[in-house]
Amino acid sequence: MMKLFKVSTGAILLDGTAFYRLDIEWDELINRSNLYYYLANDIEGKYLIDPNEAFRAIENLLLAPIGLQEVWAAGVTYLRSREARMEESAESGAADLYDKVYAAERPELFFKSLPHRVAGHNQQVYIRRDSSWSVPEPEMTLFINSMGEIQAYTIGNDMSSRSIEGENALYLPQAKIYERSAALGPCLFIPEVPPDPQAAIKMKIERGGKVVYADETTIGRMKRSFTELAHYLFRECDFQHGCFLMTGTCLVPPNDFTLEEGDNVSITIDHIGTLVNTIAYKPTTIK
Ligand code: DO4
Ligand code: MG
Repeated sequence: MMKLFKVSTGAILLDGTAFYRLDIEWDELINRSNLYYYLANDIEGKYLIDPNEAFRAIENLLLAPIGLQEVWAAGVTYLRSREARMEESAESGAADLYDKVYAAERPELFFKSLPHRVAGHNQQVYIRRDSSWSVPEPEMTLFINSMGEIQAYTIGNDMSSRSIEGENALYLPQAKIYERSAALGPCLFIPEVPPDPQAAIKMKIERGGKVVYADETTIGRMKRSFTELAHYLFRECDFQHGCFLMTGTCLVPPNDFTLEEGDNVSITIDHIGTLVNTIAYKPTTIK
């Protein structure tokens, strides 16, 4: 089991209980075949470091585990997402679209984010001011190399406006793509074999110190396989540095729930860790 953390001073590898610093540029480091075996080896630029130094760097300097990659997302891959989307779009008459795409051979894949809009662990994600109904979407997220091979896994939050998507399905890009509408982290998980379908995915939302939503399921309840989604994405797109693919939400809060400024969203996936983000509005001045 290996975990790769991107920090502002480079990359830190946790292999079992040992920590290493990797003096290799992030995109070059992760975009390769057999990433697991590469990292397990005694490679040039890999140095054993003191665990305290590693803990300090991960605590203080952590970034989202992304370089120059695009982030894509799959939709309606779990029954729960199909059901929620059919409810929110009932009035617009688009409910049938979600039913059909859940059953269709071709999955729904959509562009989600460029790297500069992605938040990391413990950073803010935004809700839109023009959205009356906003939710986080906890999603197992794949890192796929430029050859189309799944090499690593991370936790994704596909922040979404249910009011905008529900009003008209053609508003999907506005419901999904805006500043800090995606979060990835806390690390890349690089297993020797693909993750166990029984792995749990959990989401908890806290408001003023109280839990206002908590639920969990397993990643294996997905209708499609990870490789199927990756194959469709790579059919007619090249990704020079590889890409990230969020695989769809399996947990949706009840219909009377909307996120508020200051909420804390924690998403946990077995073996990978926990991604925590605070909800905020985009500042009105450009930073
Ligand atoms: O169909 C719209 C988006 C679906 C989605 O993001 C999901 O199922 O996770
Ligand atoms: Mg989603």
